[in-house]
Amino acid sequence: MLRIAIQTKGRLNEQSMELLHEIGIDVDAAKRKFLSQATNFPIEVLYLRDDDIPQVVANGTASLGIVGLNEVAERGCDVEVVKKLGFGGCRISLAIPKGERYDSVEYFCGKRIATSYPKILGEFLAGHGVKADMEVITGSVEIAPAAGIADAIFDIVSSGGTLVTNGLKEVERVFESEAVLIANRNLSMEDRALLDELLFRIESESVSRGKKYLLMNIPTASLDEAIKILPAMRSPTVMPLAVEGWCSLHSVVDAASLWDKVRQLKAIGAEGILVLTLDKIIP
Ligand code: PRT
Ligand code: ZN
Repeated sequence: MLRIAIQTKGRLNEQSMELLHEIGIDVDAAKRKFLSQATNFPIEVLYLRDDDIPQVVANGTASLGIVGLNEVAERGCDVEVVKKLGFGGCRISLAIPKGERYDSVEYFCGKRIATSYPKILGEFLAGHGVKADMEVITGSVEIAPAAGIADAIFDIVSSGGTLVTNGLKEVERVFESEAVLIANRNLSMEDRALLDELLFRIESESVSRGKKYLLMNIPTASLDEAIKILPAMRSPTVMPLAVEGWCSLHSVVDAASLWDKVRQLKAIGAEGILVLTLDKIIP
């Protein structure tokens, strides 16, 4: 039985649960307690604070975890980062009062910097030969300069709105983060095989995301040109129509390029174009 640790509540909980759901793992969220078992896959979900996830995965209490890369780096736990998951994107940045002049990282020499990420900050400062004082606080780091506790902050930034509200400006982006799937370094053969199955499903899910299935009728004379417009997984599917000189063409396209492709296909005579939502592509 595989055990995966995810955040009990907070920013990553919902999307972690959604990911499990998308890859066909049903966990009854309503019944969830500290530990709950999936009904259709040999996996149980352990709900924890994000701070604790790297450690429980490193020591094998859980085989897998979903957590921000920032927490993995800050805890310094020895785990395998198996996959970036494409949600929970943010960065950890140095920010100072907006009226201050800023030229380089030398600015921070002798300054007091409030943060919840002393390890990542310490490594960054040491790498730049900067000696500063760290004030380690766990919440509301952004109010530290106004409260006179620090001259600057090193904290998570996403939209940048919190910095603006607190009269601060971002001056150094130090660490880029997103949610990652982590694994214990000594997984049993059985757990490794289950992890491979999960990765296969996650991969299929990300390949399918943002894709559309396209069907159309096209004059056979335009087929070569249409195939150039539609590079599919191998090649588009072509089927003859009952009407002489026409065929039916099926392909998968990125949603982002859909309208551009439709315009090009219409220009070479495509008719009756159907655009369908795609559920899954199994590579
Ligand atoms: O209770 P628990 O310990 O589990 O949760 P937590 O309060 O420690 O963490 P939580 O739920 O706030 O965040 C979990 C993870 O989400 C973080 O470790 C990051 O990997 C990721 N993440 C993504 C963020 C943000 N975006 C984010 N914007 N974590 C925090 N923030 C906060 C940030 O601290 C700051 O206060 O949002 C504010 C900045 O946001 P903007 O949009 O105003 O720039
Ligand atoms: Zn936390």
